[in-house]
Amino acid sequence: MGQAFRKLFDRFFGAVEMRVAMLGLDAAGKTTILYKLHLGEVLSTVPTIGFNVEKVQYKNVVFTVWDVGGQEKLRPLWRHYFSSTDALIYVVDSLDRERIAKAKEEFQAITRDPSMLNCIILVFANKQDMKGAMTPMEVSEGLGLYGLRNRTWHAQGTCALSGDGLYEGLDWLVTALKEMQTPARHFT
Ligand code: G3D
Ligand code: MG
Repeated sequence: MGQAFRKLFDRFFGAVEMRVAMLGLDAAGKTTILYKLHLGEVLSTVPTIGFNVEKVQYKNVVFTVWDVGGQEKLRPLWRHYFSSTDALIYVVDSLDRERIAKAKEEFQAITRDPSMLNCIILVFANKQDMKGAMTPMEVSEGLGLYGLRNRTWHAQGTCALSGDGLYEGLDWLVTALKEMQTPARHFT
């Protein structure tokens, strides 16, 4: 599984720097996904700003992961991390119908942030292995994805435990990023 991801990234991102933010409410499955990718050592830090940040770098692709929700006061500080983000991966616990409104509120705040206006959006409707999970379409409706204007987005059903759907989602993402790249972004 890890090798497949590395091949995928190698194919697309030889010498191009990419910053990916993976966000979502707590318990959505972000940490599980990060480890499932096997891209390298996951560095976990709690900066003075007060929230836990996980980071993994594979060649020039940097994934930064943290929990959103319940910390409105910290929102302005996220900008530091948002700036120059190329892609947002938003992870949703598809079983958690009670908090889909909260997940939407956070998602809308993030995607409307001026620093995130240009990033590509991949939604992982996670925990598809669970009976009663919302379908990717229900999750898309729940987050208000269909109302987004001028954004490139895709919703993918996943099971982080088995890895199902992760490759398909990231394959979409890297293809979309490749299409968005401007020549100026290439290192020479
Ligand atoms: P977070 O990093 O977004 O907060 P975690 O979420 O990766 O810590 O996952 C939270 C819990 O959900 C974990 O269970 C994890 O094993 C579980 N989980 C993650 N992805 C899936 C999935 O696709 N299917 C199922 N069934 N469970 C999943 P624990 O029990 O360790 O808290
Ligand atoms: Mg976590």
